[in-house]
Amino acid sequence: MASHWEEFYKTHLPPTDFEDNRSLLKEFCERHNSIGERIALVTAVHFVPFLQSGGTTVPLEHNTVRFVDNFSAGTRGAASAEYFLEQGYAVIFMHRTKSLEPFTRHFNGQKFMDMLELNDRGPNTTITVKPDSVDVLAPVLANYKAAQETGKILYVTFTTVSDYFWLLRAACECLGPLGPKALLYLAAAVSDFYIPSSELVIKPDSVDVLAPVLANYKAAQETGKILYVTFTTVSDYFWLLRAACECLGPLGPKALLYLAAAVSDFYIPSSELPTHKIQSSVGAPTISLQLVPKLLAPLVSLWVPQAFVVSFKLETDENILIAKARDSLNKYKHKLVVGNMLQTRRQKVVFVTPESSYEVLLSREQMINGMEIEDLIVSNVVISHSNFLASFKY
Ligand code: PAZ
Repeated sequence: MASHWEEFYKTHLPPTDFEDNRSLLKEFCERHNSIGERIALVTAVHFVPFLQSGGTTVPLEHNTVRFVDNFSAGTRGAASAEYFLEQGYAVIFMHRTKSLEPFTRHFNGQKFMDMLELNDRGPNTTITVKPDSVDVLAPVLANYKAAQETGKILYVTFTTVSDYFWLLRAACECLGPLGPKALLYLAAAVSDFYIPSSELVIKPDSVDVLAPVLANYKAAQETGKILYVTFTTVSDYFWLLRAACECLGPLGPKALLYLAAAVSDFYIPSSELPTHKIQSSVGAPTISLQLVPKLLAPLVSLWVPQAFVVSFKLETDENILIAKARDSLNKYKHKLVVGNMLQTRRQKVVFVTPESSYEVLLSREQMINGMEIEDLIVSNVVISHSNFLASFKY
């Protein structure tokens, strides 16, 4: 049985930055509401438009060294946030710390460094892309370029513990001949039990790509149309979501909740967590998880009963996707479930409403032109939200 949501809040303290976030949410919602704007809460993160992004973690210890994670990098929420802004919404982007964010998601990590050109390495050094960051970026970029140009660095990545084992052994085989000149600095936090996944985002590296994204980012910042709030654990997420709903309530049907976060279905109650790091010397642990309460129930019926709520449903078996989406609509009585399959979620989704279901998919040509499915998802959601607003009886 899922534990009850009220019990969950009673037994899990709010995150330490909760009050700060609550004030930000309040100010943001009041400001946009006062000028009659729609707000989307996006969850990879849940917000007004409530965008939700990234997966939640399930800590295995109070002093958390280990946690159970899921696959989500927050791509959907981050991309959707950009499209909601384009559609004129103000966006609350509630995302997992270190998950992908709107705009910067295009230029992550090493790819970002490759986009910058050092035009001159003398005293007149300039960086073409972002002149006001030259002082900060130049020395880092110079070191990066030097390492690349001299071939002094090799990037290899791993995700699973098995990848890591294979790579480490291969590296050792290559280092062996160096004898004592080889130094192994084994600082990776390799889990005794599992390896959390990571994802490199590959994006085109040119100023032409950066310029429009940066322009949209600046516009969103300057008009105060986006608010970022972060969570890590499922408990943080619950606290933030409820606080966001409290602030969105006064918007009535103008609030759109776009719940794309991959929220854990299972967790370990706070009272059952060991205080300290689980020791591998005592053998493999037996971990007993409980069901996370279904927040959609109070969210739809109590917290934001007039809002337009869109939830997402991820499955790996296509045969049950629509039935599960429909179950969710029947149970929680919200407006729309967007269903997607793990393997095809970048190309295809299915919109399930109480009356119908239809596919939204990228054509081959759209894919070749670099279009993202979130562009189509958001356009369709906005049409449904507008129809809902038009039919709403105040
Ligand atoms: O974060 P991402 O872009 O990799 O994936 C998006 C998604 C699959 C997490 C989202 O579309 C979704 O289905 N969220 C709900 C997952 C669930 O069924 O709980």
